[in-house]
Amino acid sequence: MTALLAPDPTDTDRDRRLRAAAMRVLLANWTGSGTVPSRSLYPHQWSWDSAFIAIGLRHLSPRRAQRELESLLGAQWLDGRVPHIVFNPAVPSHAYFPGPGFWRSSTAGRRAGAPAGVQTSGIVQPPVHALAAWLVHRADPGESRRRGFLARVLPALEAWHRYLETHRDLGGQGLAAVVHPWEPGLDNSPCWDRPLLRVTPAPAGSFRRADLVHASAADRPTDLDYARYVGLAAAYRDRGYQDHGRGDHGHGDAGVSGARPSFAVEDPGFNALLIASEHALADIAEALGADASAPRRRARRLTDALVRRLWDRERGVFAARDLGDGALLPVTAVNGLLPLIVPGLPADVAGALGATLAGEHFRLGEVHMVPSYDLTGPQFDAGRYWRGPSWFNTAWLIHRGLRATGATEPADRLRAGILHDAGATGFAEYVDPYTGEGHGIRDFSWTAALTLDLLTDPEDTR
Ligand code: 2M8
Repeated sequence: MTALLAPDPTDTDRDRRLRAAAMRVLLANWTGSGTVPSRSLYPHQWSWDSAFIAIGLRHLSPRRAQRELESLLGAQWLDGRVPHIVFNPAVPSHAYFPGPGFWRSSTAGRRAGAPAGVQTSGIVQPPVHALAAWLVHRADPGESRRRGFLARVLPALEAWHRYLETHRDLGGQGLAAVVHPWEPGLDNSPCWDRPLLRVTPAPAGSFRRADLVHASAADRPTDLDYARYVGLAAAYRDRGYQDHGRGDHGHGDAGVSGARPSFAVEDPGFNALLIASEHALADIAEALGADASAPRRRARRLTDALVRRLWDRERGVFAARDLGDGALLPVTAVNGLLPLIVPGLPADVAGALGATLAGEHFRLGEVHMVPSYDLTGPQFDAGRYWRGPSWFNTAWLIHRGLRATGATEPADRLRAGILHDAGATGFAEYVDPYTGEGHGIRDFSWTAALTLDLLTDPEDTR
């Protein structure tokens, strides 16, 4: 491990304590090649968690941050997908459900190119990785060049984006679709309630939840939602994790009967992160002296498709599109604000998003961070998992978007709120937007990592 970076001399005492505490969490959750989101509730390596963790870890040890991303990418499938969980064989099988025995990646995923030597899940999470790789490189470009970090991760990141832009273009309209509510990362969001109605739940008693051993049932998804998650994942597994987008045998819109999964959604948050990561790939290519025109072109095409397909001008927010019936979902949630991080978003769209953020649905500056779901919505629940509480990763992304679009004052206020909530809750997984009370587990890795990032690099959005 490289030496700890010197503390910033402008730190206040509170910031110094917070920085030290955040580092302690990251050190405690490090397993030797990656970081678990939580020792108790999430004892394996998660995909988008690792990207956020690397963004913080780069301030503690750029070398470790590189390893974090490289160990995740080491479990990439031959079709390009980066699995949402990489299982640690040393962790007992009852510690997390659904575990390796459920996903059976090396056998059920063989046709899709799952690796033989490591067990993973078969679904994906938002592609924040190229952005993370670029930020990790920038923390110590000399060390990155010495280890050939960018040159090593670039082919894997390109294959990952290619998988999403071809196999997962299930609507045939140039956006990546998600096939499970766990894929956009906002697992239990009311956004998925309607498309989930088409999913047959796994029979009661056919599986045993592990999450309720570590977290309160009132904070977690209901049993019925869980049964649907399990049924959907089992159906994907039993299809050999095959997709039917461009690049597969059956094209999503070509009327291949039964080809489209029962849950298929174009999510604005997922696609916004893909676009930000395409821009990062272009930056990476430039840093390597290579041609960056292809990723920039892909980013522009994706941005056009994002605005054309998912912008709801009337409501001033992006919305997910349900490919089951082709309709935009009439749900206002934090994923609809994440396109704020897309470089080059039309100015009127970015302006409208800023207004929505400040309005009655999210009340930026009046509540804690940014609620995961519409404060005025019928399903709002201040404590339950992605159905209202504020999360640190989405707040960090929105902070970055605000700062990049020159909205300095709201960005500063959001940053102060994130740091306050992280310290006051002991790095909780999420918080009640009204009271700031922590929910889920504590010592949560991305909360600590993004706190560290905001303490170190608040102004830097390149
Ligand atoms: C949550 O999701 C997992 C399933 O992937 C779970 O509930 O067991 C989500 O908050 C997700 O976004 C996050 O990546 C994961 C680990 O922190 O936990």
